Amino acid sequence: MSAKKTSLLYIATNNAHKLKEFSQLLSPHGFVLKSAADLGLNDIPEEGHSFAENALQKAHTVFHACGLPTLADDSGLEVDALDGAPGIYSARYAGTHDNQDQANRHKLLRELQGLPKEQRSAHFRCALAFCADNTQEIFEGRLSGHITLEERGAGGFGYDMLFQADGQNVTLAEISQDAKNAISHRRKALNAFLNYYENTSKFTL
Ligand code: ITT
Repeated sequence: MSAKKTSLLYIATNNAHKLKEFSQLLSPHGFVLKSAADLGLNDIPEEGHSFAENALQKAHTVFHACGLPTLADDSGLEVDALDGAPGIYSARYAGTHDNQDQANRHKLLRELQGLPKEQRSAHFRCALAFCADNTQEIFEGRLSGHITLEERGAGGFGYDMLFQADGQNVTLAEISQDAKNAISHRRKALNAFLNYYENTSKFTL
């Protein structure tokens, strides 16, 4: 799949790790990316009750500021033994800390202390909202696996050091960025977006 011409796309995120993954995943398809920071938007509200609602709110905020096609990601980790927590609260699960990702991982390990592998099932979810003139679409992706007993690996971000995808024997932080991008929840949601975008003539003609 590839866009037929170079397309400018705003990414409504302030998370540098997400932006890097979007860049790796979308550049081969002819997209040139700009970020929320390029518009001076450093704190985009997310007040919804679902990944999709939050993604739409972020996409609308940036689209109204730039008037150009915008993609927003709201994503997180749902752990079955915790009734789906941290879910939409994944980014600030442990409150606000200097080393936010590490504090979140430590809290998750504490919450799951004593549970064997069979009771540590979890999945990452990603909702992507796309806004453009007269257009609003949502795409979703999911990656299933389990939460490991300890942190392993040094790559990735967020909960990657604790997440082992089904069929793998290493965490997302122990594999290359390309290998993560091949299977991730973000990749799956982006595939759905690309399929839509590249088959919608008003964007590709
Ligand atoms: P923006 O709202 O600016 O995009 P954010 O980090 O606040 O940035 P979210 O509200 O969508 O974004 O929260 C996503 C959190 O879920 C993120 O901070 C991580 O803790 C976790 N997360 C999402 N995708 C992940 C991934 O691929 N690997 C590891 N953790 C991930």
